[in-house]
Amino acid sequence: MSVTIVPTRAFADQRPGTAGLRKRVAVFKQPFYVENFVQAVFDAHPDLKGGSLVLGGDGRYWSREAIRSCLRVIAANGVDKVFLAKGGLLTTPAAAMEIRARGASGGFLLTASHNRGGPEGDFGIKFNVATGGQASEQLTERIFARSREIHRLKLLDDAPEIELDELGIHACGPLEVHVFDPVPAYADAMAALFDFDRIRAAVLGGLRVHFDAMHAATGPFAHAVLVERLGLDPKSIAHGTPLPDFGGKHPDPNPRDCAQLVALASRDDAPDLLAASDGDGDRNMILGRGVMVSPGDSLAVLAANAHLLPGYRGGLKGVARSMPTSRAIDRVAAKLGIPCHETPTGWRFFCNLLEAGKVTLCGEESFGTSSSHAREKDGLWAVLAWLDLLAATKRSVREVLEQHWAEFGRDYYLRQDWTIADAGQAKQVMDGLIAQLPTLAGREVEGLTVARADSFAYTDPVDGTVSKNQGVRIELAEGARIVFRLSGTDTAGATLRIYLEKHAPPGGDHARLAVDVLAPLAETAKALSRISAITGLNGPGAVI
Ligand code: G16
Repeated sequence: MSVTIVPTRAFADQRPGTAGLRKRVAVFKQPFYVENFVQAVFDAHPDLKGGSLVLGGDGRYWSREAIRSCLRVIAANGVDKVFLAKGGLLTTPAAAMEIRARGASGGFLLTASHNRGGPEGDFGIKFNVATGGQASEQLTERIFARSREIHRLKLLDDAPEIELDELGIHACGPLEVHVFDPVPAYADAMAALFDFDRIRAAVLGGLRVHFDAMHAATGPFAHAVLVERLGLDPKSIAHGTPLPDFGGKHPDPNPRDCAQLVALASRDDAPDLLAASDGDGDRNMILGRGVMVSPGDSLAVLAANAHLLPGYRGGLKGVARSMPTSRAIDRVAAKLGIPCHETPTGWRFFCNLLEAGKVTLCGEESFGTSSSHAREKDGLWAVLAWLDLLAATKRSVREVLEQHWAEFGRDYYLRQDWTIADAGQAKQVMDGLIAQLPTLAGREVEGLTVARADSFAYTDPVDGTVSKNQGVRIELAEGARIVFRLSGTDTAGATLRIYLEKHAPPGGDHARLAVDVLAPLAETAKALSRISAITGLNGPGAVI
């Protein structure tokens, strides 16, 4: 084998965001852009030499080219084995589980998650560590620093064309590339967590499911689990074939991008459970006939009913939610007498808690839910948890929710996404809010009184790392809260997210529309932030 040391130029823009490096495809197509980032990972994390790595992703446009680029760098940097998912198709949760199960030193996940695909869309690379979880903030900073100063790359010369779809062991210079099928192991893992016999019986009894795989990576996994193991009709899976451009759609499971699913759920003859997952299979959206389950409610309901699910019968060690996520889970944790951790946005913050055995379930408002079975969020896992819950309780999704609200009250919740072309203006809005913080308590804004306000800072209870400026929290009277935060997954401009929530206690009115309940908070948020005056926008681009 010969390795060439190639002179390269550093790229200034390889700072990973909330979940890895994400840019337009055109940016990734620049010569040595992929190689530069992968080499920066090796330089920042020297322990990778000699071990094995997992490789795969959501199968989006440019994946196959990027896999080949990755393999050339990986082979030249002295890795022994790469476990490459067949066709490069590997959901993010399956990747996290494979890294851990195979004792790999880490893995490269080629995904831009829920971002659009295709030649005009986005591409991404994420490096996960040996636990299966996302790289820590410190490692991420080291990788970024290295990517800015790098001036040479190690590349394998004459790298052979690996047949990505052919199972078996292929040689790439001295590197063994094991092309494997990740689906059976994932299906087995799910069978160990949930009562598949009970679900099968419910399916035989007429339980109907509609799962939208959004032409993304989850399709083959969903087919194996839902159809082959649980006996659902193959027609229960829509858009099950992975496509490089996700069929031209935005692979993001939310009411805006899955409007068809919402419409189907509103029909009288709708299936019992409707769900979708995103590009890389880590997000999920859950609906029932005539009702959508908000991500915060989903987490709370699963925690409250975990004792019904075989994998969680032993009880929950604790739970965690990201700061902007609704506080429905806090009420369940209080009743169960277990800790509830509030972390900054980004799954990596949960990873430390999971690794230290402090939490069993965690979730985020951005349609992410998971448990200690993986160090990533897991869309299909959430669907199966709901399916098993319906089978165990013999209730509908609506009945499960209503029963939950009757016991804990309802946390009305909405997120506004303001798409701001000029990122400087978005920063101005946030800076303006932060400047007001010391004088906000006690102030009345548009009829609502501020009880407390701060800029969220988090001290990791495991390693003591402090993360500052993680969003602005405005606590209002009567269990209401507004949170402002800049998205970390944009690839152009900025998205300013405004999160609105209000608790209606048990015995209160739980049947109202969230948009009505939260309208006064939206006015207060607008007035406090001066967002329209600063950006010229009249309203958010989306309300989710
Ligand atoms: C990523 C992270 C999530 C996080 C989300 C937030 O999700 O993995 O932990 O909640 O970003 O996105 P934003 O910063 O835009 O609000 P994903 O599914 O894109 O990997």
